[in-house]
Amino acid sequence: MSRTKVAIVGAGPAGMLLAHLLARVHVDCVVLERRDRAYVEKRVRAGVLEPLTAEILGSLDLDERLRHEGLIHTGINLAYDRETFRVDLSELSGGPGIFVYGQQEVMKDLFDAAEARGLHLIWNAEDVALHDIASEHPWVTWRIDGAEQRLECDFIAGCDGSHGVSFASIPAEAVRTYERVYPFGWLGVLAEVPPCSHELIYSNHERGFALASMRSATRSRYYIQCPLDARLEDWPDERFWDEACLRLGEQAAARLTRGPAFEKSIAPLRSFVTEPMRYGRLFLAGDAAHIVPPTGAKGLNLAAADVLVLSRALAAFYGGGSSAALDGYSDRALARVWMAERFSWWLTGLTHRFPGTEGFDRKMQLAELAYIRESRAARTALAENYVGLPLA
Ligand code: RFL
Ligand code: PHB
Repeated sequence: MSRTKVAIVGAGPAGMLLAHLLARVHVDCVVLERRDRAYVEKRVRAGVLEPLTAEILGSLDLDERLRHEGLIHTGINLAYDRETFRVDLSELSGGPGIFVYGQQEVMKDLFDAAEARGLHLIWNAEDVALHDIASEHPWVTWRIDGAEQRLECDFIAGCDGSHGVSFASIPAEAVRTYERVYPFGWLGVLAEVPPCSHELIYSNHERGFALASMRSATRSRYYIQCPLDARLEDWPDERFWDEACLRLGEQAAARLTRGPAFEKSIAPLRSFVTEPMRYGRLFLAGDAAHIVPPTGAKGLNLAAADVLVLSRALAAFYGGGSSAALDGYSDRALARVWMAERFSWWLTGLTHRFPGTEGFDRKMQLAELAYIRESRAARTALAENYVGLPLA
């Protein structure tokens, strides 16, 4: 049997960032991950980092590749009804803009440095179970090759995503959850082709939403809105490119380079929040506590902000023995989470086609897009939220 201060469940962005943040302040922790490193690193997900996330990586000396290989975007484009206009994120928010740097790269940086810095990671931990989480002496068990392992700890950080064991270990009556399920998903493609635009394009088309994004000057990421029952086998590459070209508009289509998709996947869209993000000695962070639709590019960034707040609270506890910051963790994190939930929900509503609500609702979307195009105040509101609101 072994012992640590903080047992972290999940080695995604939330769990790995927390492990690095705690190591910085000499708080011992152990990270338990169900899969292996290659699996976690291969998952193609986020592409946009807020300045706060980049700052957190910088404070950990984990931003070397981000600074060299990441792209700084000072604006994004919105397209609708044959119009495309730019929102100058940098000028309107007074900051650098956003960083385009894939989640896979962030994970690689976090894992490489974890090895070099001697962080304690346990891969392939099967059947992780949390025990006595309402007491002052929680413990965690798991299995490796059939053999049960046990770890005693002071606290558990539930960083195991939306299908993890942490949220599921909380009695249903101890938390309240809020959810909105959207009647569509995103079909995403990654291809080794130059992007069609040097900045992202979010497009509201009558056939549905489309997004042109990228990972580098030679690698593009595209998404199109699809029905929930869409099947990958019905979307050969040519059909995907045809549809993306139609929805992104003539200018982008003329510049779009087609190529074989080396990753293609469908993700449903959901908004979800757990309140509070704590039960006893278990603290939830990242997707384990809340989900946003990817439209606002907020998921990974929220996970990073959560663990920044949590690491500071744990450092205060071990530094001076006060649990006040830990007691305030959930409220503090949730204040920002709800803002990002609102923005992601709003941008999803503004840019997607909702089945059965054509006609008046589409006219409302188009009027709002025209207003944003014309009004600096509206563009400022969008820019402030897109680059990320300050921590409360
Ligand atoms: P993760 O990344 O899901 O990591 C959880 C980890 O926990 C492990 N795990 C367990 N380990 C032990 N025992 C168990 N019982 C376990 N159950 C699970 C898992 O194997 C995994 O390694 O959650 P985390 O750390 O909270 O990070 C959240 C982000 O990954 C997520 O919010 C983003 O990817 C969301 N997202 C985006 N976020 C952004 O900030 N910007 C974007 O541009 C962006 N684009 C996206 C996205 C998510 C997408 N999909 C596929 C959902 C685009 C898409 C398409
Ligand atoms: C991505 O590049 O994967 C990406 C970019 C912006 C989003 C969502 C995903 O809003």
